Amino acid sequence: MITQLEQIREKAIERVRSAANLQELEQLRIKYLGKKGELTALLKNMGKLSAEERPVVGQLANSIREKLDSAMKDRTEALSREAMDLRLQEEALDVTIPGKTTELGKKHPMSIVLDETKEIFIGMGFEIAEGPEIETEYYNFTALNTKPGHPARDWQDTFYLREDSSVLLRTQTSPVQVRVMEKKKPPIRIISPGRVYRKDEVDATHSPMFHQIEGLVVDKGITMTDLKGTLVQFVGKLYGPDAKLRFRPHHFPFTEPSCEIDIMCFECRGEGCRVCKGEGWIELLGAGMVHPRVLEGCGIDTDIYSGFAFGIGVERLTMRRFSVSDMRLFFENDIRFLSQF
Ligand code: 2NM
Repeated sequence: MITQLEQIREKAIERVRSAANLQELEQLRIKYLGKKGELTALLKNMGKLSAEERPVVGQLANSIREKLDSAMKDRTEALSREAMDLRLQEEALDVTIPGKTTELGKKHPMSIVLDETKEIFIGMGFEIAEGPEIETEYYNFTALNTKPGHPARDWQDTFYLREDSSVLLRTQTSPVQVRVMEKKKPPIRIISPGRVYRKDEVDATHSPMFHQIEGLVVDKGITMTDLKGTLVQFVGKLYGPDAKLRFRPHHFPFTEPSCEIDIMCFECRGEGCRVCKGEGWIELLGAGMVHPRVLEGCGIDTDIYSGFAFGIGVERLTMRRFSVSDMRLFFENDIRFLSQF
């Protein structure tokens, strides 16, 4: 029995030391030390031994178990270390390799001007209002005192989405303001930026989709002087204190009186040149006192309240701001153009 034990010891320890992985080690543990293992099987036969032999065999068996246990522990540690070394090697990072540079994008020039415009009006107490680009005939025309038969309603000029003209792509952002006036009691101070659509042929100054910012103020005692002060303030902040404005009478169905506002040509300072086509002035926006019919249609009492409104084209505003001569550049996404801002 002692010989058998010693054989087990030599063989088991040898096999443990050369185990290739943790699974193999576990199988060896079961094979020798498990409930049905070889060592256990031998010890079950201890009863057959004489009283003198028993303690000797017992001691030997215990020492084999201890040696085997410690060999397994050593091998487990060695294998884990090997596995870790391998993983470290595989996952090694060379932190000295130069990083990949991701090019940072830039704001679109129209977004720059739009954001500046929002900031200026927010600074004057305005809030930003938005609404749908698909509108009804009522909000886009009727509520804005633009009667059936008005040239603006022409199928040649407006993108209609229904045969009966009841649904369309908004031609200005004023429908947003009508919706606000219906819901909110004055005082109202809002600007509504957004996309608008007109059946224009594409050229250097026209696009069938463009961007507008319309403004609206309704309160007690609002007059043309408030309109003038607000717009002078706005243009001065956007274009600098040298910017000069000219107010010209005009006509819009939704305002009365109405005006168009020109800015003095930067190129020639009013003398007349190629940029302003000899005018000395460049058209910038339209405005006026909100027509009483528009206010009444939204449930606003014109005995108490009055208001002014204006509409600015963002493309035009941006072209003036950065001296861009062709509107198409804003929509072409040419990185050589966009990276200049
Ligand atoms: C313009 C010119 C003049 C305008 C009018 C309104 C409303 F809803 F209050 F009636 N909003 N915007 C307006 C007035 C727009 O665009 C050139």
